[in-house]
Amino acid sequence: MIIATAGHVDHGKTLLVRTLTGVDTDRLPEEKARGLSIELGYAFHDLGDGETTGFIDVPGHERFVRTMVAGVTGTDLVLFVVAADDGPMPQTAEHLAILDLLGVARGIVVLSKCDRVEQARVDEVSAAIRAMLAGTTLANCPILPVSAVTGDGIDALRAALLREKARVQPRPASGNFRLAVDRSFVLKGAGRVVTGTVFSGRVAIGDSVRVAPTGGELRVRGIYTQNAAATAAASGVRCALNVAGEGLRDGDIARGDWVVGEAAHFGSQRIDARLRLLASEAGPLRGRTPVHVHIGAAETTGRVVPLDGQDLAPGATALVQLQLDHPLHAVHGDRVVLRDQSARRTVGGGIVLNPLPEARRCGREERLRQARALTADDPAVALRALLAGAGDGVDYTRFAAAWNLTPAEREALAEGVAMVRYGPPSATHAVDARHWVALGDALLSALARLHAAEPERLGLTRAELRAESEVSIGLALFDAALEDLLGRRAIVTEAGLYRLPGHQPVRNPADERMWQRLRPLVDVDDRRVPVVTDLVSALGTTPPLLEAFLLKFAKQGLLVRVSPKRYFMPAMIDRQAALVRALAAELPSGRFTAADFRDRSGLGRNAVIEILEYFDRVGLTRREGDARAVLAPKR
Ligand SMILES: Nc1nc2c(ncn2[C@@H]2O[C@H](COP(=O)(O)OP(=O)(O)OP(=O)(O)O)[C@@H](O)[C@H]2O)c(=O)[nH]1
Ligand SMILES: [Mg+2]
Repeated sequence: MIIATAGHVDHGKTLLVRTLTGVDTDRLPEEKARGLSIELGYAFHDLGDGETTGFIDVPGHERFVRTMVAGVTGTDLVLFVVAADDGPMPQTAEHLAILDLLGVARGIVVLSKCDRVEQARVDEVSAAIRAMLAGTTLANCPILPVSAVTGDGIDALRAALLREKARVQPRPASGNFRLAVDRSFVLKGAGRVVTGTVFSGRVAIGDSVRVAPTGGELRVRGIYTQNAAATAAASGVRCALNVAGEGLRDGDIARGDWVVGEAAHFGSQRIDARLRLLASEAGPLRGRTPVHVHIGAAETTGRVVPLDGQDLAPGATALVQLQLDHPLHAVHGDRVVLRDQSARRTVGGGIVLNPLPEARRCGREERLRQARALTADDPAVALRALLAGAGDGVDYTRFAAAWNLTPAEREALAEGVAMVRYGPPSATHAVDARHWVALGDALLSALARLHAAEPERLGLTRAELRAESEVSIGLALFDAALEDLLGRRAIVTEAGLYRLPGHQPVRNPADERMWQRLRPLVDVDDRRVPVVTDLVSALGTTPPLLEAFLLKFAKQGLLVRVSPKRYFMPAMIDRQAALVRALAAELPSGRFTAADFRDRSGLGRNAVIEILEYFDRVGLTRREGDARAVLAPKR
């Protein structure tokens, strides 16, 4: 459990922590000299419940709000300090806004320095603060008067802290390990140590982890949690990791970096977010306004681009894209705080919806729809909403990364959502199960329509089927749907044509007679198929007449036109294609020559050349100098 302080400069945060824990967190000489906190201070103490509680003391000066944000992010409980003599001051309001934007839901308002004022003043300041808290995440938190000098109210504060602490929702241990680094230093004898708050997941000694967003690899050599040596650490604690490895060579790890599990080390320069502009802002936030963006302990500059193109009014909430000048690591649900361009005031903030929005350009409506779907807290709800409107489905690998799902969580989620996964290399995409069924139906009815309209035609090529089925989907999804139907033999294929299994082409009597005469001549041993001129004499017909029939039969799928001179049965083409694939697979280079193919097939030289050129044309092979490679996977 971590408790952070917050509140205006000089209101008594550091002395309060010292009174509660005995630790003076102002350690820097400059802090001592100026009586002012500059850096984050850390103290660990047992408040009386037998557990070590971690305290993070933040600076209150307006110049150090950036440090304050890094300190309070990821905290469970806040000690919000307001001096009874001063009453609410500018950073009282700003820190409260930040706590609210960060979603810090538990806290105690400590009215400090009560030894300096009369009871009437305590009541007056209490009322003013109660009014400020209204409508924030801290609306119902207790307000306690104390004096760190006389000790009045400190016991009551300690008791209240223990009560609030017991009410804090324990964080789920789910997700990949993520630690927001707020300090990084070298310890003599131990090496590099990074400290921070564990946002999610778990880490153990010996684990491989990574620096995010750079991706450098690290090994965990030692772990301290809440100031004590440990073998593992899980979300919700202060943690120091002694790390070694490649990741240290990419540059020093510093505040703002993350140490994360193997699966979670991506960085983002475009982040879709839900953003609220503070009601206290004087005017609207216009599109592309430059801002400072704080996520976790990190901070960078960037611009706010509203997804609906509208300016954002004070107090209003909108879906936006943060376009950052430098990549940051973030996942769905991380909190964002925005400060103005000169980093003088907090202007708003909100929640990360998608750190991995697809680069593919799509319309405003579609981007809004996707962002809206991601406003859900439950990944299953978000995924269903995304799938419901996504023609081509969802990149599920990306989705799982954006939601910081471990591989096991990713698979469990997939089980619980009615979707079908597809696409190389490992079913990375997913479509709504109903959409998948409708897609299969669309392909089947396209073929049924064709068979009814053109009963003499054997079937459609892949491209024709895609066009005829009028499904506006990407090739990968189309291929996956077709493969599925082929696998179930709901559609069959022959020489590159697709048809329903029950379909038999019907021919007019003249065609049928010619086919009955022709077929015995061409449906022979592959090495003995005659060329067209031989067929003309065998059938006693004229070249133009025979050619008309051959072209018609080719269109119907009965024959394959390999060249003007050669027509083959589809089954023969299938056999030769299989031979070519086998050849390419056997040869170490994956490439074969015309001579290889001739030796294997036993076909004549001219037939070999013409068949290979036909295979080049239909995209089975690609010629590379004297050799050929096979392009299409086996269907
Ligand atoms: N009389 C009185 N003085 C107090 C009390 N609490 C703090 N002070 C004094 O107020 C001054 C500021 O206290 P700090 O604890 O350093 O204030 P802070 O909020 O940590 O200040 P920053 O970290 O700079 O924002 C010090 O001189 C304290 O001794 C209190 O309860 N009563
Ligand atoms: Mg201080």
